[in-house]
Amino acid sequence: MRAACGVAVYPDDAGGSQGLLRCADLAVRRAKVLERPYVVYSEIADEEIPPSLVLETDLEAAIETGELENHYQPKIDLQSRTITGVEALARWTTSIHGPVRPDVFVGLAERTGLIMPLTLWSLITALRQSRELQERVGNIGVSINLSGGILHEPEVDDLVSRTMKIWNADPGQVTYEVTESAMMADPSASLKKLQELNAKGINGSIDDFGTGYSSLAYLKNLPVQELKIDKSFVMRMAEDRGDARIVRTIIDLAENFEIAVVAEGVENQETLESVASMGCNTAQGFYMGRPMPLEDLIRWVDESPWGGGGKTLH
Ligand code: G
Ligand code: MN
Repeated sequence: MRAACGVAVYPDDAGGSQGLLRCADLAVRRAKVLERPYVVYSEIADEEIPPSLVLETDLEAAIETGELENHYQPKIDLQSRTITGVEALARWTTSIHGPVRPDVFVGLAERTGLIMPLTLWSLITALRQSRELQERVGNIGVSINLSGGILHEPEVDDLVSRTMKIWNADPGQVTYEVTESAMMADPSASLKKLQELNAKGINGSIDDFGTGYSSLAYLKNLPVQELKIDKSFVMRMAEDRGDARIVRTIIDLAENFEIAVVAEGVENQETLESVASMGCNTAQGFYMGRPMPLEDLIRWVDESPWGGGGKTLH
């Protein structure tokens, strides 16, 4: 294909040189789509620019300029009733479009080849900040989401272990989460990848469990240390006996396989007590704490009854 060229001639409303570059970039991408030698930005009608294309250009820049932020949601041990870990969740608030939903930008990153830099950014940030958390608060584990699109990248396990070395992270304190449905998209390749991560001493967790059609025969061989019950079941268990039964069944299943089990989506005290009485090990949800920036989390540990006053963790 011929090289595409973009011409941006709208400095007035383009928002300075950054905006001008962004317009030029959009024009280049539009020229590629139309297979034309060049496109002038001012000729692109607004409705011709799909929101995903605008976001793609912005996401690439956001990874470099720091518009992305990791938030951390507490995971509460149900015996001690204090925080033992956090889940790192990437958040993106753009200056132009406001907050973008994580499933939207993760999907976008997967479709546009940005999933590697996005995951790398999130991983490095989570491990750097969890080191800070350890120094200021105490031993708190960190869970990191690996999306389906990254799981099958050949270098992903190397990436995780190299980043852990840089931040001197204790493998016992790092857990990666992969959704049951991402795993089941290619069960045998996923099993191999999970075994490689396991060989490096990193804990594995199956996220959104109960929605992804894995079989008991498959579960039997999985080298993971944790199951996370999908929040849709947990959130409805007070009103729906069927959902409560699913939660109980997953907790029993995990116990029989000697895997720890986390209930996510705990939104009230009744649900918290139900999952605790069923033998669940850990709870996560808005009732105890929402995902929050690092500084807010450190304050939360100090002030919340679940934080152990930040003292019992050392
Ligand atoms: O399964 P996954 O790792 O995608 O879940 C994390 C997401 O779930 C986060 O985006 C977080 O904001 C959301 N979440 C966490 N706890 C709760 C909760 O108690 N209720 C609801 N509705 N969403 C939650
Ligand atoms: Mn998760």
